[in-house]
Amino acid sequence: MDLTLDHTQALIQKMAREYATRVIAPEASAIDRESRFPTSILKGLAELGLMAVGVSPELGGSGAGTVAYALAMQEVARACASTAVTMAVTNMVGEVIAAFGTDAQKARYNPKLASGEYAAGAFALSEPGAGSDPGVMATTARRDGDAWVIDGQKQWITSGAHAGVMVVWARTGDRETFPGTRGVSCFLVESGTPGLLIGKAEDKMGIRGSNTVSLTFDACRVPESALLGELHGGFKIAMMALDGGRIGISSQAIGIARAALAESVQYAHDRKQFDKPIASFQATQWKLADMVTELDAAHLLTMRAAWLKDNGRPFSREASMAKVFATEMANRICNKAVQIHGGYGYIREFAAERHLRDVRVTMIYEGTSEIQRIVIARSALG
Ligand code: COS
Repeated sequence: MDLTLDHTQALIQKMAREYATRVIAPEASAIDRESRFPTSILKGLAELGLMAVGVSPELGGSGAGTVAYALAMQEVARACASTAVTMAVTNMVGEVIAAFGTDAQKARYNPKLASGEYAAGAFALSEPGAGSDPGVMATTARRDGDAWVIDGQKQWITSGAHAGVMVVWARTGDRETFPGTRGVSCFLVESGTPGLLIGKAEDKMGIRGSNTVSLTFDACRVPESALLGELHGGFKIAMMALDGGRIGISSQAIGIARAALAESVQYAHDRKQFDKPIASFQATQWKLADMVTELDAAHLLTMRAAWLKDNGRPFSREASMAKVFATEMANRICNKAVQIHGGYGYIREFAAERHLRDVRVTMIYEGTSEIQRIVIARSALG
């Protein structure tokens, strides 16, 4: 693996950093405090091509690949984790449609997701009773003439109230004929479709500027053409999308951790106790040394997974390794950042408090740490 960035990757990273520093970072604290969905910021990201980094230019995307996407995600997350997760899911939705959609589906949805005409895309897999084990989903889709009728409930859906299009999984085959994860299909559902009801926004611990809702499908009728990929072949689409999504969440965690580290370094220089900056104490230095080292390790794991994906190699295990390590290290780093800030780390005036709340969910969504370990262990055991 060559770690040298090519021209496009370096350009995307620079552009994302510039936009994140100039536009996003100054708003991040207010976005969190007001639980404000960052509509205009997302539009700006779309104008820079960052809502469809891996999607080809013919479909409106940047066509810059996964390494570029991971680097951009780190920059955005460093400024605002809420904006970053909204960007991550929209990129993932665009990639799924580009990979599995018909020409008509791609032409209808990819340009709108990429350009910001749709504020976001949503990925509706989880349900109240089906989180880590999505194969047991209860949502169904049945044929009725030339349409599909979807019934059921989805939960923890990022951007559900703002998405122009959602990728929705539903059971299309009965359990006897299609046991386990078979008999699940994937549909594209547009916002405003009759029978699609948006629940109230969850009152979350962190990433408060992102929108998380439940969705109810009550005899929600979609055309035959809404089926994405093969009938009964939806579970694999979900797994493949999540493999890529996990690189996005690793990158989000790295971005949050970078912000926490930078603020800790600044604070350690500024804060004096016992007549000296606390940076001069080994107790602080050792924390910072571990933070820097772990961050680098997480970055390398994430870059490797992204590079494998860009080069058409298997990357499922590597994406899980990157996610479990990056998200757990980011939680450790944000916790240490609060410790370095002392009492100031526990109040809203300093960003360390927000980072610790924001980073917690990275060990949960797009597959918990426990799920990543299942994927890694299965691979290790052959
Ligand atoms: N890529 C392609 N196909 C995959 C795959 C992957 N990464 N992982 C599994 N599959 C395929 C398998 O090959 C199998 O295919 P066959 O039916 O043809 O044999 C099928 O999918 C079922 O796989 P498996 O038996 O491994 O499914 P399990 O029910 O044991 O689930 C885990 C595997 C636990 C890895 C999966 O359920 C998972 O990732 N859960 C977490 C879900 C998640 O991340 N939720 C968050 C939602 S978004 S916030």
